[in-house]
Amino acid sequence: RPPVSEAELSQCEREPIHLLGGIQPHGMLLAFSEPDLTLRVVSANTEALLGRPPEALLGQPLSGVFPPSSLALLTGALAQPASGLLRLEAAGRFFIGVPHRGDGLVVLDLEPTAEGSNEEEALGMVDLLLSPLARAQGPKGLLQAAAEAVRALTSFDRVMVYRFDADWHGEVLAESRDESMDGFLGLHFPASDIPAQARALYTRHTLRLIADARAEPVPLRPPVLPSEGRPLDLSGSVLRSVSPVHLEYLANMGVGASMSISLVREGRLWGLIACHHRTPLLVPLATRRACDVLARLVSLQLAAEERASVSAELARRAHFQTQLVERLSEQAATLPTALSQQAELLLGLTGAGGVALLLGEAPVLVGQTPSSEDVRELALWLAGQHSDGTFHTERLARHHPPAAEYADVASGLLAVRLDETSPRFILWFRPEVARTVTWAGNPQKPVVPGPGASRLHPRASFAAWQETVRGASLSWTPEDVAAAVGFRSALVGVLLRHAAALARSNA
Ligand code: BLA
Repeated sequence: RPPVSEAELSQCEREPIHLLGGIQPHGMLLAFSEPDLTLRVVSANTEALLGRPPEALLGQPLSGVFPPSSLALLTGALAQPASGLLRLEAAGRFFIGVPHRGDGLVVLDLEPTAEGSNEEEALGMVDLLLSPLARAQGPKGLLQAAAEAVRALTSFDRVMVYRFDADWHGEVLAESRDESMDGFLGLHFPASDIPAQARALYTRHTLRLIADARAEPVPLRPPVLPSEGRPLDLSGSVLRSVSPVHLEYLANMGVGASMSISLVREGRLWGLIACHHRTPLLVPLATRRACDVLARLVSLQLAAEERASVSAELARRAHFQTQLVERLSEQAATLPTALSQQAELLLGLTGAGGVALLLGEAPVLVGQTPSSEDVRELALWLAGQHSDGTFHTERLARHHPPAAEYADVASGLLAVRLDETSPRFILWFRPEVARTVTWAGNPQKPVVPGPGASRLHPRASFAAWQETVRGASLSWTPEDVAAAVGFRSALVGVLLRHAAALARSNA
């Protein structure tokens, strides 16, 4: 199987996942116009659930489906700005209904439910969903507690908290799983596994359940909205049937049911709580709502905890820097030697794999770096660039093509210039990302061929994606850059003192 091309991956991003025109078979969709409450679009499975085929419903009033009490509940909810879950009766059955507006219609998702509702159960859910907030210690502890609570609420075999990086690839930060499931903790996944349009949709609509990844979707009638010339927009439908490419991905992972809940912070998709089950799993709507609330609470709490942990991180770096500067000032040896003796502090300051000190004489190299000659050549190039004295990149070879030769150790560069007049620099290097993280989608694992060999296969994207990160390091964070800039100021102070001492001893 040839690797997937960039073109095919960008094709992924163009799949209109909100217009696929189908729902999952565990529910039914009725869309009607207002104010006449006339059915305009229905899912093809109404006969099984209501005893009437779509042709017998389309163009008919809603009062032909729901008894007056349910109809009143529904219209009452529609008069409110937001609606919760509605318990509706139709054809002698009970459904949980979730209405929303879209394409000028009311789109009503209906899922069959058992007769009684259990208040103890609901209270138990509230306890569970608040428990992570009470127990958690720091961001990691919070995420772990969230994974455990979602698993307890839903009984998924594996629940993960997945965080997006700046380039939209992601990492599994916390996991709660059945012992018999493979662990995904610490694994990284390529950005293309969750394409841009899906991330945009997930920012607005925060929970989706794929109750049976192998089930055939149920089409809509009519398939195309006459007024729009395209299928009904299902962005807001809780029953939306998902992309067949993603279903193939789930099948290849051995996943029978999947649910994911968005973690949104300040309007940006920060991560997902991703759940897997080996077999189909129909999580009741009320439980899904509880998980959604939990994700919102966790997002809020996380923002607070992370602010605290960023301050702690800045304090840690400040401490590194103070230690470093103290030791440099104490040591009688020449400055480059003194610096190179503090390798651990110097690398820890910015989380680099190597550092080169260009303080006048030959470059001093610490850790994994390009050769002296390459470093000197790089510094000359940097000196010719206009900048405010700092430069950082995750893809050095894009800016400076000769760096492609040593991308393995120095895909990432964080450079600070010590003074304007001479090319004196501190250069921190980071290795190519493929070497530093554990990628999921193990290419050695055999892939079960999906239907239609010519179609893009999710697992094949791994190889393509490896190509896209060739020559890239992990991103430098604002804290890394701040630490480098802070260290420059401190070092300039030390250099001045050394120069003064040198001048005195020469005098
Ligand atoms: C959707 N991909 C998703 C979703 C997840 C992932 C969580 C949301 C839907 C769901 O809840 O199942 C990916 N799932 C993961 C990852 C982990 C996980 C990374 O558990 C890690 C632990 N997928 C591909 C390729 C394409 C692709 C190559 O691998 C495109 C060609 C597409 N993924 C794709 C699409 C969706 C998706 C289109 C949206 C599905 C939808 O909502 O319709």
